[in-house]
Amino acid sequence: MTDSTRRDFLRHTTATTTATATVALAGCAGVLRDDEESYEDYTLPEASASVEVDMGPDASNRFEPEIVHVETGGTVTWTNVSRNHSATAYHPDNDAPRRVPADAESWDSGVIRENGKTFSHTFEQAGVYDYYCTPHETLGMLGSVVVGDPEPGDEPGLASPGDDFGRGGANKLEELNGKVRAGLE
Ligand SMILES: [Cu+2]
Repeated sequence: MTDSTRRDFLRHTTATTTATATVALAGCAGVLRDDEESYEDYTLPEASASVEVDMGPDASNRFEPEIVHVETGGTVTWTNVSRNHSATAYHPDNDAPRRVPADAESWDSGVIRENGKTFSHTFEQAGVYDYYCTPHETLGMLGSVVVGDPEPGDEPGLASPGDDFGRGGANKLEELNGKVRAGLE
């Protein structure tokens, strides 16, 4: 190794070490932000007659926005913007635990594969409706629709998923429910 290649080698090693340290620090900051997140400050958007939700923006496995608020009788339209996604109610009709109001209609878009394809559902009954993406439930691709101005204590969609939930996505449900509860109180 000549002096000049040794210098290059050292310079390169130092640069790599610095980059690794920066990534590690960034990772820590992200964790701290999540831990410190408080749902008390969450504000529910004003109820609208119709709301749009993107499925998988920027190739992510998430709904955007994850929480929407419609008037009673309002409509949510989901648009697939990447890969394969569904919007599927937590309802026994979909072989899922009920996390929608007792007499509410179920819905299931089925897996949508076409980019830009949409699915709509109209919500005739006030309440909290949790739903998931069939292919990505275990990755936390879940959302909540708040209809009207329901009483948080009466909503199956706000019950703690608990140990018997037995499905992926329980952590995301806790987060969504925490926000919705804060938004309704
Ligand atoms: Cu999905």
